[in-house]
Amino acid sequence: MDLNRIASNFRIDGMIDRVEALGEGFINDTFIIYTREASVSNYLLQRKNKRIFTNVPAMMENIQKVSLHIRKKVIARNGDPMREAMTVIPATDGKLYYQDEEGEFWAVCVFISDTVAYQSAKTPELAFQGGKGIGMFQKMVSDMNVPLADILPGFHNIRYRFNQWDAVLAKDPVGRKANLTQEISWIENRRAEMLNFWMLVENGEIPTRVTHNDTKINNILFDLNGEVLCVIDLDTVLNSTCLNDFGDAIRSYTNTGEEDDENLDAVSCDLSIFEGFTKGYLPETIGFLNEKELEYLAFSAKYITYEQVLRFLMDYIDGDNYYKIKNPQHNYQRTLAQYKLLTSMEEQYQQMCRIVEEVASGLKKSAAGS
Ligand code: GN1
Ligand code: MG
Repeated sequence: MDLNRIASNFRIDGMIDRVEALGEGFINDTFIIYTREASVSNYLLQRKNKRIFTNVPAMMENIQKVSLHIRKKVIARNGDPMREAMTVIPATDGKLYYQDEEGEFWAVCVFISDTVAYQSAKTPELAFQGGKGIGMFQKMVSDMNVPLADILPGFHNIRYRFNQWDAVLAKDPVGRKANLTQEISWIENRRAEMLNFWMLVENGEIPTRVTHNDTKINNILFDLNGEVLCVIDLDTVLNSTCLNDFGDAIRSYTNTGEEDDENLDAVSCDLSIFEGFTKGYLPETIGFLNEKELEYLAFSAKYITYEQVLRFLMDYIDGDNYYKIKNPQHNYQRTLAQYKLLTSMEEQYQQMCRIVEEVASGLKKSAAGS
């Protein structure tokens, strides 16, 4: 695969010096295009996973709509649109992607330099910044009234996930089900609780809005002073509930261990991080969230963590077709670690609700007093 040649199919400024692999995403393959000129930015090149993103052109349209909307907002607040928004670079033919001879889809955006991405939130201050970043993102796109293409139907819809789950279990393609009675009961015991929540989305009590849908901590960039800069990885921007963004961020920020930690004792939900994130998030969003959304904010952390347990376990039972794995037990390990996190959230759920209530009522009081 000639990465330089692929990169040369995009409208990038400057001369390409080299293209190097970056990170180890679960879904796409990511590279940096280094340009020779110091005055020209570098670029991020991605091969999009076409098995998961079955309509890359529609996905890129979604990303472009959201990026341009955010760009306008950043300019309006006198920010720097090249650093505080994503900039999609079209291919030489003007399309937002390039399809190579093998049918693979590639896309490029500006690489924002002098930034930090974290794998975990060690302090409430960092969590506060992350919450502020996700809140600002949701606020900026809250007035986007163009619907986005539904490129991942049912992505955070637990009814849809149960349909997938039931089908995979019925098939049991690699014969793993028999040894997973206990793990399967973790899912089944909570099925009704999770569906009851999702019914509020289905009946409109919890509205759908433009949301990010993959708000784990490494999908947000911080500047070198620790201030939040920009939300990245817009592949999953969709119309869904804001609660999913809050919940997914809490799943990632508050975890005292790794997402796939082998040491389950290391995994738990840190309430001080939960509080920091909530204190950053709610000032940005309380102006448009309704009472039901506020009521279920803490629940959304359990919901998304549960969904993640289901998705990892389902992929394991399915024979590891979705997530990239490092070893044959990787999805199982991820399941155990995320389940540990879920039970830690369940144990602390009352406190989580109380934190949300306190932060929200403090903000409402100060708004009423001002
Ligand atoms: C995937 O692409 P990445 O690594 O940011 C996944 C998320 C999961 C996450 C688990 C499109 O996110 O939904 O929560 O892994 N993205 C997709 O870490 O499935
Ligand atoms: Mg990512």
